Amino acid sequence: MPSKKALIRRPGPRLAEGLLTHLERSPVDVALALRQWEAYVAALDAHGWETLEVQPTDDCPDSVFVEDAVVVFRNVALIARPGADARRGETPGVEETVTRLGCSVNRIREPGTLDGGDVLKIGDTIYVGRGGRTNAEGVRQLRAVFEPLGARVVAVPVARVLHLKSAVTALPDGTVIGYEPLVDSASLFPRFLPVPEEPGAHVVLLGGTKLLMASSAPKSAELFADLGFDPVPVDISEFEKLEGCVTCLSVRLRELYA
Ligand code: CIR
Repeated sequence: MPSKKALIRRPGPRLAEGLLTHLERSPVDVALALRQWEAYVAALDAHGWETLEVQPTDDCPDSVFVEDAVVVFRNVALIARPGADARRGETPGVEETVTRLGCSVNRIREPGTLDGGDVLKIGDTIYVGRGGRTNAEGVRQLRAVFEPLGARVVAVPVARVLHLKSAVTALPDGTVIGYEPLVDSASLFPRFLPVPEEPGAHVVLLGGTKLLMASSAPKSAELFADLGFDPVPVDISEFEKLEGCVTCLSVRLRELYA
């Protein structure tokens, strides 16, 4: 059985100053956020994931959203170049961790920008969102790194949400799920299942039928349970206020779908 490792980064003291694009600012309880983060990490641990903490980057309020800093396919890491200037300081710590894990390392270079939250892997297909944070040059560079490894890269327009994975993720059988009002191009996906709530579009595949998801999407959890999956709800309210979701709080390594 392949090992399951997940990179995480603990929230810093400036968390409440995180960037907002589509939401109005509402106060973030940093102490509660830390407890929610610990429960999120505990859920990964409880399902056989070895969690590896990336060094904190306390100057960057959004550093807890560690998934945005890197994309890993097979054993190759592509270090992001965040589309938001304020997040550029987040990548060196992640690069150090993936290097220590033995990944070969590539980097998105100027003028390319790319956030890991814009990248959805389903088997050998890599969907990459072209939107507010990832530009066409970032898509081109990702293609150049991963296509030679056998990946099929599919670019998807993203206009209505922050990142591609704010709109869609995938179930263990590869079915793409999304909250339709926020999905720009559902027809690009071979199998698409609409979910009844926006946060219901975000699942982390824990293994087998288990789906880590936000407790703010109970109707979507019911839908998944009805389809034979096992939702594992976690409360991430303080991260949702900053446009974060369950997927962006970790980088899952050696998983088919991320
Ligand atoms: C940001 O605007 O960058 C953060 N406040 C939220 C990032 C969430 N990441 C993600 O959806 N992949």
